[in-house]
Amino acid sequence: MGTVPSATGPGFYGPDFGLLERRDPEIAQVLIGELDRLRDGIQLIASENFTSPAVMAALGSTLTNKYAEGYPGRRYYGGCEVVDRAERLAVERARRLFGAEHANVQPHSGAAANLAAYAALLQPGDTMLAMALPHGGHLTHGSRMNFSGRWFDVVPYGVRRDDERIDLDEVRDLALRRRPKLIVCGATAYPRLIDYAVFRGIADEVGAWLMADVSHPAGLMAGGAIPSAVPYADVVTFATHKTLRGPRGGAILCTGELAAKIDRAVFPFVQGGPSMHVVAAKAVAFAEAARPEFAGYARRVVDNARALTEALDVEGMRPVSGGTDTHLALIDLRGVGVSGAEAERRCAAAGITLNRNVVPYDPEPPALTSGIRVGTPCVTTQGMGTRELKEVGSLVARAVRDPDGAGEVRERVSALLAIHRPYLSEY
Ligand code: DSN
Repeated sequence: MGTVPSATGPGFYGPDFGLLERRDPEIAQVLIGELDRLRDGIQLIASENFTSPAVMAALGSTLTNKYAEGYPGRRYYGGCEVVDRAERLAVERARRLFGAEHANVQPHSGAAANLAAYAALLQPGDTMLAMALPHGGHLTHGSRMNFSGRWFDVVPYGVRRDDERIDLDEVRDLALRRRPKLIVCGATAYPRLIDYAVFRGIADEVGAWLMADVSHPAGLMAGGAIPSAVPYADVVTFATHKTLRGPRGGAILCTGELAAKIDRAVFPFVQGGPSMHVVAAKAVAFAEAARPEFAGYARRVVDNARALTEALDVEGMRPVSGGTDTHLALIDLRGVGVSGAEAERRCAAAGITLNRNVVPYDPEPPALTSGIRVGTPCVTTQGMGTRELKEVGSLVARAVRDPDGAGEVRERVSALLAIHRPYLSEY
């Protein structure tokens, strides 16, 4: 069991952790336990990050109390003049950060942002084109288990068998044949850059809206490490807590033409009151992402992902598509004869957290899978560089291959974490 890290300030647990310990020791122990878990292991979940103490200070604030249905200056409650300032700052900072004409910062999550975007652009039964979940898409891109697959006529596209890249010829062909009202691009397990200009051309050819869900790479785009989708898409949705390193939540960017539609879709169509403490925390994160240091962070995330992927490849763990251009890699484990689920368990035993993931054309179901997904947003935030990521790659390979060696891997993990512990310094 850990101790409260006074040296790191109160932001890690909230404004008064001592009070929480006295009032609710059980939950206080959960908070301590989670910080210990983060500090005791290497986090390679591609969609997670360590948000800053300043973001957490905004989250643990009185702004959580305020009802503010509506938008700044147009609320359905009194007393919103102070929280209005937070939302105006968040909107302005998001617009500047991404060079967008309009921003809505109220979506509670990336999934809620997608729901609102669809509500703004589609009617139930309309046709949309999106990347299939088993090829790296997302539940909200038309899975039958999700509202998107039930309410819309979804035409899925995928990656080619040979090079495992998005088949843009197939996308164009499907678009010409099915005439979708909306084309969605973006993914959760696709390691390569997406060619938004080509998607724009296809959308224009068939008169469709183009939506980019950049939940995963939003921080890389904000930091200039990879090309942005904003100049090409009519609507860009994203989660604020992944590579962007903000609070858990979502946001939408769009053209001025769609601003009113998007705003009405978020509220009152999809959501009620916004979480104003989260909106304030998003504003903090957008300002942090605009700093030159964040551009360096975004570049290092990509360099680290490349180093990790190459190290895994050398160990005979095949990266899908042959490598990565982003913060994540998808690793096909069939060559080493271990399922994704088993690899996830073996890595956990060695102090490395990652997730099993289907690979394209995977013969195994999602509960088992033939692959794992790894990502570098967390390890980069805690200061690791390419040298460390090469070692992490060989530790992952060793943990997957040799469960009996978990203890030795864990020792090396601890040695790395002794130097690179999360939440030890301000950033
Ligand atoms: N759960 C997210 C991810 O891990 O990619 C997607 O919503």
